Amino acid sequence: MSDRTMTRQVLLFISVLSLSSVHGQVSYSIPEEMVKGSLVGNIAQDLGLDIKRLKSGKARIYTGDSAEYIELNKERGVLLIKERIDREALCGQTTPCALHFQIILENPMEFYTITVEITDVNDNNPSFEKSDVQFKISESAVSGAKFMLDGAMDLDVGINGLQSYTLKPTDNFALKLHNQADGNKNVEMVLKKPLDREELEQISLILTAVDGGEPQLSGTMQILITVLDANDNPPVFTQHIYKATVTEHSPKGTLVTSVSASDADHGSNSKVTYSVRNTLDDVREMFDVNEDSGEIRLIGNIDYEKTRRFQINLRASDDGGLTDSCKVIVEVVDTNDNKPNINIMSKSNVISEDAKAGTVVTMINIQDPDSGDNVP
Ligand SMILES: [Ca+2]
Ligand SMILES: [Ca+2]
Ligand SMILES: [Ca+2]
Ligand SMILES: [Ca+2]
Repeated sequence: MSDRTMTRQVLLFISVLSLSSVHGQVSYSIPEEMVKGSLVGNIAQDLGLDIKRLKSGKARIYTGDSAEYIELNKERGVLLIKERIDREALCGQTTPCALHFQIILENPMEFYTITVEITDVNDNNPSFEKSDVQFKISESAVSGAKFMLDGAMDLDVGINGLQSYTLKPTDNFALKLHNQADGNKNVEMVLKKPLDREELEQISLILTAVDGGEPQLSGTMQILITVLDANDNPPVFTQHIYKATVTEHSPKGTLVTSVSASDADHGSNSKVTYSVRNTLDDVREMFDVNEDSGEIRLIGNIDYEKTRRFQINLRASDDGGLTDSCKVIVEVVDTNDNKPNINIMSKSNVISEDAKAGTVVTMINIQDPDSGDNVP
């Protein structure tokens, strides 16, 4: 109430007192939002006044500077709703909420104080400022990690106001509420089971706020979580041991075989690079692996007569440094690339014409480095 209003009311009060007396006080209690014309109370009866007296005394309502929500019907001697009363607009979160006004009569002047308490109706849902909120949470976040959420508002008061929250589903997160000094609650979402991007990359939860009215009203907010990748999976080769054959003297660049490793992670955490790990033999001079494709190609001269079998030790690494290894066994296939070498060990220079059949004439030794069918 402004100072000016206060002064006016005091002046009025004094002037009324000087001419008449205060005859009483009546209180009513009505719910908010009653329609225009609804009955507030039978004021003539409650004040013990005659309808005729109301008319002759020119009974009227005095509200000072306040809006007139209630009117006096002199014909019926009743107070009626003149304008819809919104408790929330009138009093906000203040309780109790009441209208105070006077009924003034003249000849002689009389003065009555009326109080109309406006009770709350549950006509507001708990509501969230935003319909959804987004989080990006790493799958490496540990249990107990907290995420602050914006609470809901309910304009009603008491039991019709905000009472509690629920969060669903409950697989990974639990709700934690903190009471604040102003009576509001801080809402926190607490990680109770670590996330797994490889299992679920997008999670949608619903935070529901409820009041305690009858019927109960609620409001919801969607919580959208994008699970960020952590490098928690190593590359894995499709086989531990690969087998391949290569024909000796195959040209350089010949594709021997391909290896492949997969990584369940995302982005660079899943980018696999292949490399040959042999150190003590000549495998690196013979074979090369494409670091991106896993294709193994010949880069040296394969000679069956030198090496019949190679073991290539391969490693797959992701960009985060996790690895797997495998072996590629390469069998060299022989080709007939060696002429038999014939050495005459001794021979008789002269063969007598009467030599008997079966006489050894020459001894030869045949050596062939080839194998199997390639030997004469
Ligand atoms: Ca209300
Ligand atoms: Ca409510
Ligand atoms: Ca990885
Ligand atoms: Ca991952």
